[in-house]
Amino acid sequence: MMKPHYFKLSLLTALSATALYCWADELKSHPIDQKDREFSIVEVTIKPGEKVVFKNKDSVTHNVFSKSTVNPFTIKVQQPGESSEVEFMDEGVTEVRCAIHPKMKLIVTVKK
Ligand SMILES: [Cu+2]
Repeated sequence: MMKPHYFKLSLLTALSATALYCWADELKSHPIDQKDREFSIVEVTIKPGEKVVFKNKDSVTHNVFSKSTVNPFTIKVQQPGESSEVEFMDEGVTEVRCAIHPKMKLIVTVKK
């Protein structure tokens, strides 16, 4: 049988391991550029609460928005050189488009 002292010690070890795991699993920011009237990638998978940083690296304005009911947002007019951070809280698939350039498309999948 395990003595109470050892039991406490193993509980402490388990808690420390959990804390370390959470620390290693911290939320990230995902940079995605707009260049040559395209997104730098066509799809990305992120965790709930993580952010995508949209940067306009073009010489034209963009207007990035979510076409989906999951994680709706709109950045509105974004001038060349500007960056905008968008937090994705809800799990699911979000289709991101540009209101000025209909060919621009990015799929953001949020899952745990
Ligand atoms: Cu655009």
